[in-house]
This record gives sequence, C-alpha cells and structure tokens, in this order.
Amino acid sequence: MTVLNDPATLDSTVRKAVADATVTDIHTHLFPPSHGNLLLWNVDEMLTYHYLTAELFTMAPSGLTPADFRKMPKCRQADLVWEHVFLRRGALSEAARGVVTTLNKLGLDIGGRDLAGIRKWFAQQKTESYLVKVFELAGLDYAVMTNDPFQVAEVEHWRAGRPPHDLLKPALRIDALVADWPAAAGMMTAAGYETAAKLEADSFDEARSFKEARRFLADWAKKIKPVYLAMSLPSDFTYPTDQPRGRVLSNVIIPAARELGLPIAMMIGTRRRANPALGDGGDAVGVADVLAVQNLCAENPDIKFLVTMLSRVNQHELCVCARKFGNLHLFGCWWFCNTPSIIEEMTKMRLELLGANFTANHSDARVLDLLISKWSHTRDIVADVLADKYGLLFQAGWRPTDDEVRRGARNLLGGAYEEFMAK
Ligand code: RAT
Ligand code: ZN
Repeated sequence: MTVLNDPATLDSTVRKAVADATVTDIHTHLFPPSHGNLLLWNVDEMLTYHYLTAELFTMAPSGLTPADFRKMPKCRQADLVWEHVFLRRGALSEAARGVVTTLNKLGLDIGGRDLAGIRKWFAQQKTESYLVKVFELAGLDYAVMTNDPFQVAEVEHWRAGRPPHDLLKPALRIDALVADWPAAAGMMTAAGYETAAKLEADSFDEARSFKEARRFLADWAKKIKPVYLAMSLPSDFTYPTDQPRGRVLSNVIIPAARELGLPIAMMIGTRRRANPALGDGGDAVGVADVLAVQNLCAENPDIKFLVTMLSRVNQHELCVCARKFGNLHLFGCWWFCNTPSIIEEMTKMRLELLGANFTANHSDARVLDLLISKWSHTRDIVADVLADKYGLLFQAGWRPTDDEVRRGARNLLGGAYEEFMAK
C-alpha cells in the first residue's frame, strides 16, 4: 500500500486504476455461442444495430421506408447505414463513434474506410475465440445476459440443456408478465401452467393463475439459475396500483423473488413503440415516477432492487431515493443516457450523493463487438470523473492510498454490484 502524496501521481494512479480495472457488465443482450444466431456479432450487425438504423431514418434517402429496409439483406442494410450515417454525415453520433472505436481497437483500418476489407476480416473469425477476444479487449470478467422465457427462439436453446458459459451469466427477463399478461398467460398455458388470460381482481381464477405463474418462474429459475429477475417498465408505471400489472408485481414477481432469493432489476421509463415501424429502434423515453421505486423498496426491505431509469430528468430524485434504502442499488446509464455528456453528469452526481456505491454503467450490448467501444468510452469518462474527485479530495487534505484508488475504480465498474448481490 502506497500513500499518494502528490497530485500528479494521484492523477496518474487513478487513471491507471480505471484503465486496468476488471469490469462486470451487469446488463447485456448477448448470448452464448451455443445459442447460434441469437448471438450477434460482426461489422454488419454493428452497422445495423437499432441505435444506428433509427438514426438512418432521420436522414434516409426519400422513399426508403422501414418496411422496405427490413426486407433487404443485412449487408445491404449495413451499406445504407455506412453510406448515410458514416460517409455522408460524418459518424458524429455516439452510436457511430462506437463502431469506429470498436473497429480501431480490433486493429482494423477504419481510417481507410475499407468496408469490404473489414468484412473479409470478420468472415475469418470463429465465434467462440472471437467472443473471448472481445471480452479481453473490453476488460470484462463476465457479462449478464437477458434471458426471456417468453421468447420462443430462446426457449428452444434452454431446452437443449447445454452447459453454462463462463463469461455469461443468465438473468430471467419477465417483461411479458407485466406488459402483456394475456400473451404471457397464453404461453404459460401452452407450457402446462393453468393461467387465465383475463385477470379479475380477487377471483379464484386470478389467485390460481398467480400461483401458477410463480411456479413457472420457479421452474425457469431452476433451469437457468439467473442472477436476478429483470423487467423494463414504462414511464407511466406507478406502485402501488390496482392495475393488473400492479397485482402481478405484488402477487407473482415479488413473492417469487422472495421465495427464490433473487434480486429484482427494474429499468424504468420507456415509451415503447413510439414509432413501431422502426422496430427495436422505435421506442422512446418518458419521465417516470420515482415514488414507485421508493414504495417498492420501503414495502419490501428483504428484497434487493437494482434500478436504472431512462429519463435524465429522473436521475437526481433516484439518487436521493437510493440514499434512503440499503436494498436499492443504482446501475448504468441506460440506453439514451449512455452518451458521454450524460454519463459524465450522472457519474459525478452519483459519486457526490452515494460515494462509490453504485454501478456506473452497463453496456446493454446487443452486438458482441460493441462491448469494446461501450466500455472504452465509459472507462474514459469514469477516469476523468474519478481523477477530478480524488483531486478535490487531495486539496481538502485527504491522502488516498493506491489500494483505495483501485478499490474505488473497481467499485464503480462492478465491485459495488458484487457486494450488493452478496450481502
Ligand atoms: O438498449 C437497448 O438496446 C434497448 O433496446 C433495450 O434492450 C433495453 O435496454 C431493454 O433491455 O429493454
Ligand atoms: Zn437492455
């Protein structure tokens, strides 16, 4: 242990600690190679990532509709994004810069703009070794997946009962239960659970349906061994509420989390399908109600909640809420907040209000390769913010040690999450 006695050494130690810290990525949409084409990777997948296709339609050639676009082969779609977003508009958005950073860190000549050459390189990669390479370049120990038992394509792969992957941990994603009970009930019924499509408060049928839904979750938890239950919630989500989704939460999800000893991850603030034609890229953001989080945490002190919110407007109130509840852990700069200016502001604010007791970011990567840029960009910002905070602390008279600095960096990048999950 070394005491850092001068500001310049402190600054370089902080930056090195962040650069060297192992990252735990607590929310992604990646799958193991055994899930076949559900694991997306390569340059065409990056270029057609929904953040970029949504951007394309803000500048697309007139006459091109999302429906026409979807019918095109992937490489043609990628060509259009390349031409319009990169070549014509100069790749200035965060999503576009992400592709540039990733290709550059893979050692490819992105400066030369040789898309054909880059495609050739990708065609020579093998999925399993490429996955390991990406995790190494991003500096990750593991990533948490999103595993949805209401997605038929995913269910098939779990049925095969293949061994888990060392780099990917499961999370049981259960949006359908709260977002579309009739559809979820239909699927549970088809799988042998007695769930009625229509929920009627306090009825015998509803009580039986909820019991069966809990059995469904318990069976899935046994099958995939998730690290948490997860759901995204719309910006108009409130709690408590008499709406069916409130009853599902109180009677299915919370008791299941309790019985199974699993935390609940909530991502709150979407306005799904604002422009349905854009598919995954068509969702928007709305300011949500932090009181719902407060009520859930207060009512269920024995349950751990991992929470992130989509609207920038909610971040301060959410931080204050996290100061009040030891069972609430804040994570990530979600989706539209995952841009440098907002990551910087959120990380500063969270540090000031919570100390190093939150998870600064998650990648949300749907395309494997983008782990590299998402974490490279986040590390740069976390390094600046932490260096600044340690600098101020030094001026105030504290003399940090190198161990302390390394711990601080790791805490923001997964250490605080691990501690929260273990407590
Ligand atoms: O960030 C995204 O890619 C979004 O489309 C969603 O996946 C969101 O993160 C979610 O998990 O619902
Ligand atoms: Zn996500």
